[in-house]
Amino acid sequence: MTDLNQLETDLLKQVEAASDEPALEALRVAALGKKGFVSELLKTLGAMSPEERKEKGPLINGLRDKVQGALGAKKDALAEAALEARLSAERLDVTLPVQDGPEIRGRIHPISQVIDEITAIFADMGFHVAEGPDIETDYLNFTALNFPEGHPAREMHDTFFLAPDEKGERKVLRTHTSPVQIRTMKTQAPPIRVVIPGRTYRHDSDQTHTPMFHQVEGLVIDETANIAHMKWVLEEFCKAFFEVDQVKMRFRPSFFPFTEPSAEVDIQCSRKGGEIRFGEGTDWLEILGCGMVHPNVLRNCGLDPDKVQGFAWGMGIDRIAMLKYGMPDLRPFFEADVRWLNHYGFRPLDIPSLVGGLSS
Ligand code: 2NM
Repeated sequence: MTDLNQLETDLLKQVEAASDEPALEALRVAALGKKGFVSELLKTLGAMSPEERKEKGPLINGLRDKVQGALGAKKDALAEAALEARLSAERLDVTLPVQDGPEIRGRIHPISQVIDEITAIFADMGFHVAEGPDIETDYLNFTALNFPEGHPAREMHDTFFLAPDEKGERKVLRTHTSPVQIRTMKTQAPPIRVVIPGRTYRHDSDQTHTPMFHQVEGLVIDETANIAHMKWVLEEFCKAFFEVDQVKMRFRPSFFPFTEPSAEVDIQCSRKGGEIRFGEGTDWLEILGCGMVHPNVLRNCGLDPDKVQGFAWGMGIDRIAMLKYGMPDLRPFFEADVRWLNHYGFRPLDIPSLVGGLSS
């Protein structure tokens, strides 16, 4: 009997010392499992005489009950301790400040911001915004725009050509957004007033050129649209965009296949100590090209040049974004460096509008 007492003392000690559930389970199997030593002791009852069984039965069963009880109690204690540990590890300090969400921490890329500013200005004048695909047919990018077949201007655009398809047609990455003007004139009846922002591509890469860049072009077609209207639209745009009351503009004769006459436009500015200011000074800065839409372009779109006429213009966004926001280098625009974006980016809720102030 001292055996049983000793066994009980040892077992209860071991149960008490078990440090986790696997250790406890190992003890349970060793004592109460099919081949456990308590189970083996219980099996010896069958071979005993009735008197012996009467004496030892309660002792062995008592041992089993005690061990079972101790195992259960220890299991509960371990589970409770584990829960306690988890609760204190996962505790939240509700007095900490709330972390800002993406609408506060995020930044809008300066190009997206400037596109939003430009479309807000033209939308206020009654223009619609149109968009088109980056991959265009040679016809829409060149032919319909009055670039003759084999004309050097096609080479001047440093076009990226795609591999010819099964019909031998060679698509291009659009070199300007003008094919969207063609698509608009072919599908909408005048009066037309659209602005078209988007990505454009030319095989050109140096300090001031990237192979992908952004343009905004505009188009007005109706029965009477003329150069005076064009000058007014462009002047109003420049004043609104550069946020000045007055701006002097200079229209220099130029050449584009799709407009006649054509002009390049400079705005007055001052450059002092690396800083550019608009609406003052004696320097000139080229910002856009424009002209009266060529009769051939109108005819190519199914319009009658004796009934309708209009003007169009185009400008690079990347450069005017640099000018307006004082960014010295074009290349970081497309490097996706979050430190640069944190510095030059805009807050998501600073949405440009004419009533709210464009960039305030
Ligand atoms: C420019 C300059 C001048 C232009 C013309 C047309 C169209 F389709 F109406 F003929 N779209 N864009 C145009 C005119 C673009 O970019 C410097």
